[in-house]
Amino acid sequence: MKKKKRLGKTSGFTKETLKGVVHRQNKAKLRKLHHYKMESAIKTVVTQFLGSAGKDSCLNKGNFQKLVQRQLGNIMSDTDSSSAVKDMMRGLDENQDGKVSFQEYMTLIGYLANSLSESKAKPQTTN
Ligand SMILES: [Ca+2]
Repeated sequence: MKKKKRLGKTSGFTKETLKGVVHRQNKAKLRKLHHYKMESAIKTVVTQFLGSAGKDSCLNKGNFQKLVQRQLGNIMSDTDSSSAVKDMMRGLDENQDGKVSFQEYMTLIGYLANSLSESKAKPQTTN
């Protein structure tokens, strides 16, 4: 459904200026209405990584374990097991430098998102 644009206080402006003002007002309204859930989720993924990473922008084993325990403990299993986390980290560490870079961390996020999508897509069988 389309709502009529209300010009209100901006009625003294030229047509082109009005378009810009109305566009900005509508964008601001939309921002308040929808809260941009995906943007917010992406920001969270990035800020959680950066907040946990060291000066080299990578996660060492300790940082990696803390991050998965604190942030992904509900959708990942064995986050409390030090050896399981070590194996997980080894699997992600493509360049084998003993650390998880942002790119390598994205592999984990992609894997988790994919698993979540598959589990949501599967119909629940009760028989
Ligand atoms: Ca690495």
